[in-house]
Amino acid sequence: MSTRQATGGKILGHKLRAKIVLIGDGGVGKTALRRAWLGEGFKTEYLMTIGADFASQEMSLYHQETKTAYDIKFQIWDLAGQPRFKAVRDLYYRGAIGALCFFDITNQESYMNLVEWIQNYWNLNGHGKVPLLIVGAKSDLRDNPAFPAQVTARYGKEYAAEVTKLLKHKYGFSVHYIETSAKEGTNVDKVFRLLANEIIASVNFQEQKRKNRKTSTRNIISDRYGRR
Ligand SMILES: Nc1nc2c(ncn2[C@@H]2O[C@H](COP(=O)(O)OP(=O)(O)OP(=O)(O)O)[C@@H](O)[C@H]2O)c(=O)[nH]1
Ligand SMILES: [Mg+2]
Repeated sequence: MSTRQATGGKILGHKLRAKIVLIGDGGVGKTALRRAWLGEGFKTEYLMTIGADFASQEMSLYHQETKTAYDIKFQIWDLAGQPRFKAVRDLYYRGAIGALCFFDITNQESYMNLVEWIQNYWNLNGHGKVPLLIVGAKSDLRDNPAFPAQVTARYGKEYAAEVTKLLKHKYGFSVHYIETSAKEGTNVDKVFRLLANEIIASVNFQEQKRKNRKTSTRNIISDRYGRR
């Protein structure tokens, strides 16, 4: 079947299977966001994830830059954030090509720990520097006086911009910062759309790089042996 086909006005496009991981300190809201996206409702009590939880979900997305419709199947590994699960958790990174990296906007330590989470993700996924989104969770608690030590949106944005500046030219994707509330449903769908968009950008970029390498190898061979 052609990768792009018009059927009844709807473009059926490329199919993409994407393993993604949800990472960040224990209690920052990973499971709550996953549940919200899957329409499973919000729970006030904290039930920590043991090891990892798995869910899968499909979505369609029109990628503006390449003018292509994609059907994406996310395989979501929602990893336990508590330190005691580190050894088992590390096994789940392999093969991931996207990550939602969470901190809780009411918990500065969870923001400080992001660097380590991101390093681990890149070191262990087997693909190196692949897309991620920085998620500032629990935005409904923004400006709540019960949580005076909050991480401002500026920190998240500047961090994302810095990582983008370092990586964009070499890896072809941007890192976005987005604030979410699983409780109120804010930006829940958007998080996955943004990540999907950057995964597509990254996959296309790598593909293009491979093609360019092939062409330049062919040129070298024909320069050396082809032209007499
Ligand atoms: N107010 C508010 N509370 C939230 C939100 N998201 C999660 N919580 C609460 O934060 C606590 C932890 O949420 P979880 O989603 O279980 O956290 P987690 O990151 O999966 O934690 P681990 O599984 O231990 O890694 C729970 O009590 C949730 O009710 C949110 O958007 N707003
Ligand atoms: Mg969890």
